[in-house]
Amino acid sequence: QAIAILDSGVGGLTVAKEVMRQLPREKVIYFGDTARTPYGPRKSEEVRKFTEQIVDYLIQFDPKVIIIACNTATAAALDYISRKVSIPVIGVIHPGARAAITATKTGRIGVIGTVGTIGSNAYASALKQLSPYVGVYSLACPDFVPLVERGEFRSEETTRTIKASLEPIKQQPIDCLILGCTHYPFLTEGIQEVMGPQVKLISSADETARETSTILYDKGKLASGEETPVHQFFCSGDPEMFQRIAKQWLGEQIRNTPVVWQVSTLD
Ligand code: DGN
Repeated sequence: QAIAILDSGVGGLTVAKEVMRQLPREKVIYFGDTARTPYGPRKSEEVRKFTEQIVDYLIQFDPKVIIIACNTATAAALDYISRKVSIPVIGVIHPGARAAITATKTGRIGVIGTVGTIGSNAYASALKQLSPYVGVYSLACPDFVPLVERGEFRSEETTRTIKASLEPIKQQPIDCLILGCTHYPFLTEGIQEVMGPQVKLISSADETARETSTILYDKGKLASGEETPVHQFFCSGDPEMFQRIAKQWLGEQIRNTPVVWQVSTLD
């Protein structure tokens, strides 16, 4: 049985990469909805519908767990999907929120994400549910995703955009900042430079992989075979673009591993 991972496109590959690194015996089936990306500016009902379609598609592979590796989709659909299927469904928001609660010394936490994620208040609710005493400062950074999708992690335009976008949250007295969008870990260096060394950055990708590991361990479902797993990647849009980015981002994790690439329009 595999770990199924879905995202609005390529961003969830940051989560897939961490899952492969932390759980190298596990087979991963990934679905990137590259034909309909980005989810960030869409209405939450629409994001929920798209997420449900992908889950229905992935369920045919009989996975042992589903990871909604997209902050926007987690905010819109995690509760709904969890009620619908009988296997564990893991989102990226709770693990990131928990890591921030662990990391903060002052109880003042920043969150950045897409317009959909920030507008949903999902991080603020998750943080307050864990600890009612924390102060949460949220900011949407809609200009970051297009830069990452163009592979511009350190360009001059990227540096300028990061500086300008983060200005409002830089004024806040936070000591950690949740990167509440799958794409933002690629901008870690630039974000850290702007925020300064006193602000700890939290990547939901690392934390979600850790959470997956814990859940599989608790359920006695960790893979035990010795053979190398064959990962499967599906995308709904241009397969060449998807493969190029996936190979570049996953790097080492798939260099010596057999991988199957497929296109599916969910029909
Ligand atoms: N994967 C999305 C997220 O984490 O919010 C970012 C990409 C998008 O759909 N805008």
